[in-house]
Amino acid sequence: MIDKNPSQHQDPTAKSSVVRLEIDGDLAFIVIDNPPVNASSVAVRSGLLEAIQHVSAAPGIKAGIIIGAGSTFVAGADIKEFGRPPAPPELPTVLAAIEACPKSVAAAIHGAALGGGLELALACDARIALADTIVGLPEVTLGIIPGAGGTQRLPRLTGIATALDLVTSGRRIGAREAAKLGIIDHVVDGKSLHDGAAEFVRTLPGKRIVADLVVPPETDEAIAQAEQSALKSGRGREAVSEAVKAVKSAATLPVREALAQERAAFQQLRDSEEAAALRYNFFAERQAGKLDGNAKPLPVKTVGIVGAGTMGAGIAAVCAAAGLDVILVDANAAALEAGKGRVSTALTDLHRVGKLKVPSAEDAAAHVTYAGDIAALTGVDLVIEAVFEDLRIKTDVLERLAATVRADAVIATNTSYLDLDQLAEATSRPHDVIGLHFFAPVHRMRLLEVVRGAKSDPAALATGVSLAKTIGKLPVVAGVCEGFIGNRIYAKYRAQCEYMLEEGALPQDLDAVMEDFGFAMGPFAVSDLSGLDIAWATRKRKAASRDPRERYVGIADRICEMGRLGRKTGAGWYDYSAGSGRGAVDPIVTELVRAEARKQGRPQKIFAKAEMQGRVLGAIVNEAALLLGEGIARSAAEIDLVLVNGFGFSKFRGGPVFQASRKTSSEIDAMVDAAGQATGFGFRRGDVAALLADIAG
Ligand code: T1G
Repeated sequence: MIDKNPSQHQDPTAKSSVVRLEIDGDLAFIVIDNPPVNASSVAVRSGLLEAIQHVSAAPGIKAGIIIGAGSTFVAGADIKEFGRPPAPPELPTVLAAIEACPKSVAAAIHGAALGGGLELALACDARIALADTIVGLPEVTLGIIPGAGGTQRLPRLTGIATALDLVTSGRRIGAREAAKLGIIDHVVDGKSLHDGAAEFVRTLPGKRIVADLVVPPETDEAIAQAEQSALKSGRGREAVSEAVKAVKSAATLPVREALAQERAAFQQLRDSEEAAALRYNFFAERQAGKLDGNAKPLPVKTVGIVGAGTMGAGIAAVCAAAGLDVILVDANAAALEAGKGRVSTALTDLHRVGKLKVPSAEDAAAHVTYAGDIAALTGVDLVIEAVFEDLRIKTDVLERLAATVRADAVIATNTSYLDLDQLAEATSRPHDVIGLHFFAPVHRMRLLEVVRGAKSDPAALATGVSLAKTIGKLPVVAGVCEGFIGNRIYAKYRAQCEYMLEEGALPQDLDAVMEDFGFAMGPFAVSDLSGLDIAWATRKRKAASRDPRERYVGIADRICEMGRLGRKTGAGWYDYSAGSGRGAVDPIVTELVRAEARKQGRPQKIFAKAEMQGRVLGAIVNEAALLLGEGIARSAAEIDLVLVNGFGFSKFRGGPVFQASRKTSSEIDAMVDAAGQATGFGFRRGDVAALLADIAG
């Protein structure tokens, strides 16, 4: 029977709002109750320290059990505290008190024990967990390393090689795997964690201080192999190389010295630009899935998809991989057959990378049925139109869908550029219409722009956002404009790069500089990958309505006119005749660019890297400011999420807007000025100060 009134024990945590003692006979449950994820904030650390000191001193108490209230154990240090100087007691102080406590202290774990949460458990004499618990040290995903002994205590249980894998990958593992590795001492089945922990603690022979254990011996080969693969996947990231150093020191340095070195490396990394960028992303992702108001998403079990092309088949695969029932429709039998093949390829790939929510690719494939007519979609909860990007074709399909699907079904279009409101009006039920703008390849790209039409019902929008989470996508809500958030900004970025081609730069220069800036691939190499013909068709379609005063660079047209449409034709901005790798610089293109530049008569110059990056950052930031000002984007951080998760900007850099926030306002103003001057007619200046203030939050 739990003694809720610990008065006889003078409960020292009485004044702590987030840690309390619950006495059960001669056991003291130390309950951490700091919603939503029991992050080990300064208040939690203080409360824990007091509780441990009480357990140590209280005569009637035989052992302590640390347990989390709510849905989880401890999800780690409070990341919100990272931007500030650390407040005492710091976590290592609390852990030292646990090790110094003469009585056994165990950790009873459910939900997640991550980062400082697992380090807290590792400092205990035993770890007991429910079977569906996850544990891990994900610090490197935040640009840091474990800072409270994780790199020293973990290898003493698992060996160096396994610890290298877990610490440098940051991957989370289940309780059973953790038990096999010696991290978890007891997995509770068939009873409450509270009872299972109490029972197990009574079997403990006394203190078992992990830090005092000897690192299990293993071969140098095993360690070297683990180190090599860690550094390879770490791609030169400082946090990973520091993590390797720290974990290896567990076998070479006295533990106290190694703990001090680990802490110093942690503190140095915590203040790094990369860590700041990853924290920014962490919280931005959590905000992205939230909607104002309290509209409830409609339940979605069955999804209809019209169009079995690359996009439609990819969407079908990610829905089936999440265990949703899918009906993929295409009036063209050959296209439908080809679609089946694409779905199966995508499912195999998703299985390979562990992204299936169902047991196997075969199970997922069984969730997909194929049909030749929209009439098959009468019963679906949500339908996604993914046919060719043509106004007339899409309008026709949406009109027929509106007449076919249930009155409470949500109708989504995967258009990239067409006016969602115009498409929605054609359905005569615009309140049920949203945009779900996927990125290719759909089963790989995490981003999903959820487009809010002028008349979209909040419940329809909420359904789109909820579906995104169900299928493992990162939802970013966007308003209606040409190109929504991502393509609109990318168009300005590309235009600025093309302007510089006319002013003396070459594609390979710009690509290299943009990759150095943070894009996974430069704009010209990206065009060759996706094919130059789509953008060419768009430019030709727009030619008639383009204002002649607008600056227009014709170089890309010249390249297309030569039949160079990118990798698929063996040549584009680069020459791919040597094979599939990176394209080779082609003197034909160099000469063409020079000739076009001469024709334009613009002053030629040799661009410095900083100027190229400045022009591009100026253009991106200005367009981001316009998007925020127009309410197309909800926040600056969400614009960065789009560029990181949809356009290959490095998350380790936070995003272009985040990068801008690290510069002075006069530097940014100068960059926007330069981009504006280069653009000339039609350039609209956005409220950049408001954008940067939005980041500062
Ligand atoms: N600190 C502060 N807030 C946190 C947090 C944390 N560690 N983890 C989550 N939150 C907030 C989050 O912002 C959101 O807030 C709410 O909790 C729910 O999160 C010394 C230094 C635990 C698996 O990297 O992986 O320990 O938006 O939406 O999907 O060595 O959160 O509602 O206001 O993600 O159920 C290491 C990070 C820290 C784990 C739950 N720990 N968290 O997922 O909910 S570094 C991590 C997660 C460290 C030590 C070092 C997940 C979760 P809001 P959520 P969820």
